[in-house]
Amino acid sequence: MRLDYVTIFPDYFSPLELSLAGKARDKGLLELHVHDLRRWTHDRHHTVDDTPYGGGAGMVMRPEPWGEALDELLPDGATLVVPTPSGTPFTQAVARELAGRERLVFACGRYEGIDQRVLDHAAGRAEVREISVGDYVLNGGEAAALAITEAVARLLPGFMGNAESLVEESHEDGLLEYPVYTKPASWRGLDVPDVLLSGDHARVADWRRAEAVRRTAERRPDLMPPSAVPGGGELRPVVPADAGELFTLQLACWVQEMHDNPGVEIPALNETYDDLRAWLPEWTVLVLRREGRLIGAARARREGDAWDIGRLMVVPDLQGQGLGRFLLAEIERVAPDDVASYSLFTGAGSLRNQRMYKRAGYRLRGELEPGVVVLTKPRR
Ligand code: JD8
Repeated sequence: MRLDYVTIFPDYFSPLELSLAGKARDKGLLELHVHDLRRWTHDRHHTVDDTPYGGGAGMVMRPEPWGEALDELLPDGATLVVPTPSGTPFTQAVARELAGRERLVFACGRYEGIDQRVLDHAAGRAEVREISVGDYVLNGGEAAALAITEAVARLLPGFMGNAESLVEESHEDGLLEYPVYTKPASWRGLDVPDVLLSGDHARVADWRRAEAVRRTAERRPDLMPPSAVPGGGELRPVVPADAGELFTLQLACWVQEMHDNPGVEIPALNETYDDLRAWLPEWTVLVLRREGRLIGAARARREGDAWDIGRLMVVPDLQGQGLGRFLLAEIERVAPDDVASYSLFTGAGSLRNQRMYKRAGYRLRGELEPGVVVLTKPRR
């Protein structure tokens, strides 16, 4: 695979020499070329930027130097990778895709970015991939290009000593990594989990899977494959036959809310079984079952351009295991494409709920009524 980098900071890529990519070059797996964009400027000051049309802060990279550089470096049919905060998310799946290309050219922008016509022009003869390495702002595309290079290069056949290790990785199977340990078995009073010392490979594999699911549910519920319920179980839309158990679960869960919010009117405790059966068809309701037992549920429906989430319930004896976070992520996931945000409310005294919602990205938006607070989150 050949990799070309076009940048106004060529020294930014000197780490490539030292890094894994450098070793891949030594193995003949990679050909690396770094180019200074100013080579394609013709004025005394080697100008690469100018003021933005339409006004605004900052400068924009001029099209002419880029056009000439890509005329020379980007063969027809090759792939132009343009790191940009407005790009599609870079994922392991994208890394696998790019690892299958023969030739990648990285256009590393600076300032406010590259004149869009450079990309539109290149798209006429090559694949153009505008990619973001994350929802935060860098000052240029170089760091992103290095990250993409490492993620792609290490997937090249013959690159990693033992391809085996590639299989088990984070994001490879959609789940986060399980915790890892090495010698000594006890360190500063902290011991390695017994299962890992048991030699029972099946138990070790189960423990690792459960840890991977638990971590993913807690830290990245958006990555949770629908089927992987923390601790096991089945998530599905409600059916009328669930109504009885749902009503019981609702009473069980809101008793705690009543204690946390003395004097506050709690609708879930003031509705009858028939009330519940009446509202079931008016909401999107997901239920969680494990070995036939209803262990959790959540409902949501559209409220303007928001997805109004509520009645998030987990049986008291299974709370604190990531099931609430999982249900919240799943009820968010089934929102219609055009909702712009999620909203929910809980008791002002329900601090544990509020902490969970905040960890999930929700922000307090004030009181809906005395003792009841609203939280919202923009849809990603
Ligand atoms: C390329 C110029 C800076 C960005 C004004 C700050 C990727 N995940 C990512 N975050 N930021 C980038 C990125 C930032 C870049 C360029 C990539 C070229 N900038 C600009 C727009 C706001 N400045 C990135 N991948």
